[in-house]
Amino acid sequence: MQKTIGNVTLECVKGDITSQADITAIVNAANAQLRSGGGVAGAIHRAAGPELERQCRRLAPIQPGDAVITKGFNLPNKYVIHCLGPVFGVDKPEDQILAKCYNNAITLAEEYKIDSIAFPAISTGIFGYPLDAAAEVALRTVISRISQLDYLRLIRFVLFSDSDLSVYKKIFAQIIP
Ligand code: AR6
Repeated sequence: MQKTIGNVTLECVKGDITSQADITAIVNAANAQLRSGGGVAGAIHRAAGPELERQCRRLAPIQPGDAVITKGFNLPNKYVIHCLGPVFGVDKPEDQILAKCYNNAITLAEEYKIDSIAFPAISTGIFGYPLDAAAEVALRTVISRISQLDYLRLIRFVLFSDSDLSVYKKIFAQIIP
C-alpha cells in the first residue's frame, strides 16, 4: 500500500526490517541498553554484526521516547536509528512517549539528510502496545511532519504479518480517506 502526500511517499508493507535494502535508515525497536534482544532488536543486531553493539555501548542508556543514530555496519542500510518505545502499562502516557519516538527518529533523519526511512511497529511486540492504537499514533505523528520535511522522501512501515499489515491499512484509510 502506497500513498503520496506532497513530495513524500508513505508505504505500508509486510516484511522483515533487516531486508529493506533500498532504504537509507532503518529504525530499531530498541531496549534502554541498546543491546541485542528478541524481536526487531535481535534481528537488527544479528544482521549488522558485533560492531553495532560496540557503537551502541557508547550511546546507552537511553530513555523512553529517545532516539539515537548509528551506522548500519553489515546491514544494507547506511544508518540505524534506535528508538526506545514505552512499555505498555508502565511508561506513561504511552501515546505521547510513542509519538516522541517517531518524532525524534524523523528529526534525526532530517539532521543526517536521510532520504528514506523504514519503521517497525515500535512497542507492539514484547512491550505490549496494542497494534491498532500504536498504528494510529505512528501514522498520525508521521503524517503531521510531512509538510516540514526537507530530505525524507520515502517513509515505509514494515509489518511482520498479514494481520498487522491489514491493521495499518485500515487505520491509514481512516486517517486519510
Ligand atoms: N522485522 C519487522 N518487524 C518485526 C521483526 C522484524 N524482523 N521482528 C519482530 N517484528 P519488538 P518492542 C515486529 O518486540 O515491542 C526487544 O527484545 C513484532 O511483531 O521487536 O518495542 C528489545 O530488546 C512487533 O509487531 O519491539 C526490547 O527489550 C514489532 O515488530 C523489546 O524487545 C515490535 O516488536 C522492545 O519491544
